[in-house]
Amino acid sequence: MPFTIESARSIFPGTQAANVVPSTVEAFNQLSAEDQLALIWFAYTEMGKSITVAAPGAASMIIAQGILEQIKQMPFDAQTQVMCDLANRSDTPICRSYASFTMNIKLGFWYQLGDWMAQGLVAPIPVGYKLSSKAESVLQTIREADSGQQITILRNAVVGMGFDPNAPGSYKKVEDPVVAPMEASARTQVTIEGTSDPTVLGYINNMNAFDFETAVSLFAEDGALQPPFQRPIVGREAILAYMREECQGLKMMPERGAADAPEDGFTPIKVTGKVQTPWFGSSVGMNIAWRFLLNPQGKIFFVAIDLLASPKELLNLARK
Ligand code: ECH
Repeated sequence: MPFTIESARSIFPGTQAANVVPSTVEAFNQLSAEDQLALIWFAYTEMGKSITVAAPGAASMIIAQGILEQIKQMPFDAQTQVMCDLANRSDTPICRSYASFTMNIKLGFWYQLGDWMAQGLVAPIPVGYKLSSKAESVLQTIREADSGQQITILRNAVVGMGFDPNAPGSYKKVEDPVVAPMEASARTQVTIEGTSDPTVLGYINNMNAFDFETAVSLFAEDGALQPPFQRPIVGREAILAYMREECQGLKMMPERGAADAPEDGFTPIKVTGKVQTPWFGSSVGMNIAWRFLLNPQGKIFFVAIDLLASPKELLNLARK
């Protein structure tokens, strides 16, 4: 076996990922719960001046509705306590329920609370709240990041909240409904300057049509997909479950690509371009690289998705 998943992870080693994201999330996690909530409030309202966030679909929010109503009925100090518990990852029934939500429901939950905070229905951040100097410097780092990096920091901060009784991410998720793939007539086909590899094009086109089963059939049986700043997800079944949770509504806009010389029949192909999330639509284009490694049968043995450090990286297709 010439390649393992582990060795495949370092193809195109010169790719510069936005390491500001994991380091900022780590610094954020060290802050007090009060600072965390106030910091996100400030970051979110500042960002809201230049980018708009879309309301989550009503259907997907049914799962969180009961808890949201319960919080809405509480007095302000109890509401503040719930929000601090979530940030502190305390073992409470609400924190356990929260951990069982999918990523989009967690985001929708906070979207609703934020809306109610702005309306005065949920306890606001106290007027004149002063961030600690550590929190102030985390906020400053977020301000200096590009918008794709900012929303990734926010998302990763929110995803880690709540109480997961085993390891983070181990909680059995309440499943999102499976949405039907796009009809053939509504599908679009991308072109990528520098590559016309059918597996790569098929992957992107099927992902854009939310046809995750067909996209997953392009992977080798033991293939892997590595999301930004995460470990690889291995095997078709696990990849499909991941796509159903995380890829609904994503728009992938690859721009350019290049294949590298095959090694033992395995072909590395790097593609760069932009990705939009339904939360922010066309107002945020994340700069992304896909680092594919195709096996001798042309199936995806490995693909890493990287959030790039800067737009300049979109032009970096170099092997090293
Ligand atoms: C308030 C104050 C109190 C505390 C909190 C508050 C609310 C915060 C809110 C935050 C909302 C944040 C949101 C963030 C959304 C981010 C979405 C991102 C999506 C990235 C997707 C990518 C996809 C890449 C992939 C590709 C593949 O080919 C394979 C799969 C995959 C203010 C109340 C907390 C409301 C809405 C960053 C990059 C391309 C890897 C998925």
